[in-house]
Amino acid sequence: MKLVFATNNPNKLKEAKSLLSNKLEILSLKDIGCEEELPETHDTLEENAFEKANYVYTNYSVNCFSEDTGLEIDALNGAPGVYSARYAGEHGNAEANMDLVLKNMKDVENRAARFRTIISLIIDGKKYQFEGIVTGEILKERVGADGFGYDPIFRPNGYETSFAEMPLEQKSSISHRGEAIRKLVSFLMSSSVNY
Ligand code: ITT
Repeated sequence: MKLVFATNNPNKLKEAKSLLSNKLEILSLKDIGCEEELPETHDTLEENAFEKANYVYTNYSVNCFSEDTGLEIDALNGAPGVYSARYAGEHGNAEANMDLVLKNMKDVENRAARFRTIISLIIDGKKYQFEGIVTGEILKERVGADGFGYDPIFRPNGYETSFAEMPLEQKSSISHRGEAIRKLVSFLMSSSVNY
């Protein structure tokens, strides 16, 4: 069983493959010859996730899923949220994005935050959606060297360590992406869709 994961982010691909490897074969955009950036023109995770999956389904005629993730910080009214990839301006500049979060959270007491992932799946033109959330807090400085994006400044509730201090398997067992992918898998395993 094969499914395309429509993402340009190699870290997302790595996390998804490690969770899905014994269940289905994940193809990357490279595997199907899609080299271009995917469009993300909306201001909700749900719309952007669907836009990315729909772009690949329409242009490459393959069943696929995509995901959009946001870091939502209470004290910043949900920012960076849907703009997480380009919070500081340049798309995907994790260091600049973390610097800006730390600056905006300086001296802020309420550090509650969550990661939210929306997966959009398209199979034979039919659209499905899955959500994953992990709650936690924004640290005062970077801790740890693993993971990607905002992982060094996010500590999930119930743990003493940041996401960037956790082995991939541990992060995935509690993360937003892990939860959304487990919902995707249980849908695929329990439904009669062919992919
Ligand atoms: P695609 O759209 O191609 O999938 P992207 O990197 O642009 O890749 P998003 O639009 O979903 O992905 O942006 C989300 C940003 O949030 C991303 O750039 C990361 O910096 C950050 N992010 C996403 N998942 C994360 C995680 O598990 N841990 C830490 N940061 C994460």
